[in-house]
Amino acid sequence: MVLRPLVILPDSQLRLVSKPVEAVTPAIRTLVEDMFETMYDAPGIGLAAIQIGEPVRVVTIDLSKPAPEGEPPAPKEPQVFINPQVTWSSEELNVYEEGCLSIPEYYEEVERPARIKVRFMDLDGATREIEADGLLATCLQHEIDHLDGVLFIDHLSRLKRERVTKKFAKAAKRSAA
Ligand code: K2U
Ligand code: ZN
Repeated sequence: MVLRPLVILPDSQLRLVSKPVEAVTPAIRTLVEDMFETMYDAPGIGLAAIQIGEPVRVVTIDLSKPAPEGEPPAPKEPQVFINPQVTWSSEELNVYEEGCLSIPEYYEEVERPARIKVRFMDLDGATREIEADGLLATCLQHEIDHLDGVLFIDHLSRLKRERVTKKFAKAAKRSAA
């Protein structure tokens, strides 16, 4: 398992449409291991492969709560979604303050369908479908957006989106100088 550098806004890789996975190969298994290593280290509760520069339709999620300071580590609950597709979403909406490992230290409220059904391939290559609500629904929609080159700031007002895009473009320019 390798810690991989995160792709950060305004890197244009984040706007790529990731390619479907044909089969669960050893390379895909290694990618998933690297994604979990990088996600837990960030720390984050979700990660899309493009966020470590791999334009393939793979998402890792773990909503388990970290143990309080000084307590033994809580059991992990890793979930892998390969080629995830939303097959149904509720009319009812939910608002959640989202962040993104590729847009560090920026949080804004985003409205999304409260419940969704997602069809995907698991690590055994089996096709599965789950119904998600709450934080899992929000996180899955956030990650599936990543696979289509969409960022959570694309769901904000143009003013807010332009402000944060300019901020990260300036920071990138400063660090390149
Ligand atoms: O895709 C990512 O950047 C991973 C996000 C996933 C996420 C975004 C919005 C809402 C839930 C999950 C990171 O885990 S960002 C860290 C985080 C954790 C909990 C809530 C919000 C953001
Ligand atoms: Zn993100």
